[in-house]
Amino acid sequence: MRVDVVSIFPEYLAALDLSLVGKARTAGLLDLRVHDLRAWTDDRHRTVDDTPFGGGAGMVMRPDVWGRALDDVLDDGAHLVVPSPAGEVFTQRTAERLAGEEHLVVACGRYEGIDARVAEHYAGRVRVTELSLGDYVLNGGEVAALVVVEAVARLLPGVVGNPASLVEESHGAAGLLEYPVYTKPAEWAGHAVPDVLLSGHHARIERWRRDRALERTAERRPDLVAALDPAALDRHDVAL
Ligand code: 6GU
Repeated sequence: MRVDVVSIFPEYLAALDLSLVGKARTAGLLDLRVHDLRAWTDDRHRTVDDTPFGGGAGMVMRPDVWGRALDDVLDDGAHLVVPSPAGEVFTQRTAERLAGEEHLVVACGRYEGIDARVAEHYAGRVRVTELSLGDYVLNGGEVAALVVVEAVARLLPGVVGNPASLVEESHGAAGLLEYPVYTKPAEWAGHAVPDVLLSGHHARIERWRRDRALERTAERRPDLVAALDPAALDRHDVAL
């Protein structure tokens, strides 16, 4: 997969050299290119923003600068992702959908955002998705770009060493949070690992994990329980 990220803080994306995403790049599974938006400015001050029409606080990113950048970086098959607190909420389903794309371009806005004509203009040429991380305010799209690239890259074939680890995780197909996990030592600071996990009884362990996942999800994320497909519940599942 090819991913281009355009930002006025390209150094922000340096974290993508590390860990799993870094390995995916080295292995040639992810062709990630980070661009400085100011490369497409044409004045001495390398201006990317201006005051909002209609007044109000803050600055808005200029469409002409973004237009030159995106005309260079976007090709016809690309999918343009614009991080914005006004976007649709980014979920595991969004990550799965984006992981099927050949080419993503992430346009990171700052200040009060990018002139609205940019998303409108490119929607006539390519798919455009405005994405929000959640209901809180960040200073710009760079953190969202990190989140989107990491969530998408780990779904690409060959990136996660053991694909089985993608199956049971929180926000997976089951629609539940993941069950609690434990490792050695079996007793630590007066806390014991639940006996069933040491029993070697595979069916009981599976049942226990499912119960804990249901319990946790009901407690912490009643919205996820409400969205469960009743057909996905088994007859041993407790009433939630
Ligand atoms: Cl994607 N951008 C900004 N600036 N703030 C956010 C966000 C994105 N998602 C949540 N808050």
